[in-house]
Amino acid sequence: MSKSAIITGIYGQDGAYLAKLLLEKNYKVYGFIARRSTPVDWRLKELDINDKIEFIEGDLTDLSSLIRAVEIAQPDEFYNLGAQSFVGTSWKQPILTAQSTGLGVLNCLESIRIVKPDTKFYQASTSEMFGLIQEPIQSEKTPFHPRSPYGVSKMFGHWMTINYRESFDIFGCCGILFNHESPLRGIEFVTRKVTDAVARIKLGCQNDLHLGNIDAKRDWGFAGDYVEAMWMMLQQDKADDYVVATGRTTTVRDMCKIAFDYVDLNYEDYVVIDPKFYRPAEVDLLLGNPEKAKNILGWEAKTSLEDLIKMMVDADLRRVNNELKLK
Ligand code: GDR
Repeated sequence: MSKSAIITGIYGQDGAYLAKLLLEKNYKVYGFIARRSTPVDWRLKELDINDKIEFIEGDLTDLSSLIRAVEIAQPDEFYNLGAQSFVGTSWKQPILTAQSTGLGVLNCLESIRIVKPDTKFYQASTSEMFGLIQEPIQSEKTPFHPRSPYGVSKMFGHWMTINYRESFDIFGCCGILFNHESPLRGIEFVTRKVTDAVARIKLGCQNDLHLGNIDAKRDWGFAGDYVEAMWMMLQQDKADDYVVATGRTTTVRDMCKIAFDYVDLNYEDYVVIDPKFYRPAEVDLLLGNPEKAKNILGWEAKTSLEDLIKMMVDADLRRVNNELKLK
């Protein structure tokens, strides 16, 4: 019999790639979705999987809707990828962020504990929990010091997952994922903001690119590689937490250089520093140590930052070209 899985946040970048992966593995995939007035299913359509998913309406802040979802899907695996996931917004909507990104995790865990406690649970933890860096390379043992309402909320979900593992023997795993990007990344995140701008500037429909702190360093990988690690965690005999990263860090500035160089432009001619995009508190350096994921899961990042940025610029060139043709 094929396995069944619930994915929250299925309309997001990771949700779409994970759904594709699970469908390829013959899972029955249930997407837990909040009702919205405008459809946000473009990623599932781009991967051509929209009609292969069964959708269940609900919200992470509504425990009863999660209980209903677990009753319907009877999942073997439950992937909680839903959240208010943009760090910048979390200062503007801290309570909403705490409710969905933090308390939402507890609602997922409760729905599993109440309805089907043998469900394996994946929690999308994040390198943002490291925040104010305590160690130059971060592993599962590095102390946390989150720097945003988003990071604080994610820490709550992280420790709740560990607590339910220790208290109720729930098979809960936290993937501490470092930044992961793709052509399906939302435009508000810096890599996609850059690749979209590069495409528009190259095709003559944008003049410059306004950015905030370009000295911040991130460990960027390809989301398509990272969803494999999520699945691998739930296939182990023992539930545990893993850092998922490439082990290489790059400044936003150098990432821009890679993107502009690819289309033979000089980033210095176009990037404008705009304090509007500074954050009240910044995470200066993220660099993950993926040794544990490599040793135990056999997982490794396969895509270099250069190849990732090329993939994103190419996709944005195609999109902007199509937009221009329609006009
Ligand atoms: P991040 O991703 O906050 O690391 O969280 P983001 O791409 O938003 O920022 C990365 C770094 O770039 C700097 N930056 C800018 N960022 C944005 N968005 N826009 C700008 O104009 C800009 N200029 C400079 C930021 O200050 C920051 O230092 C992402 C999210 O996906 C989280 O949900 C996830 O948990 C972590 O990655 C891992």
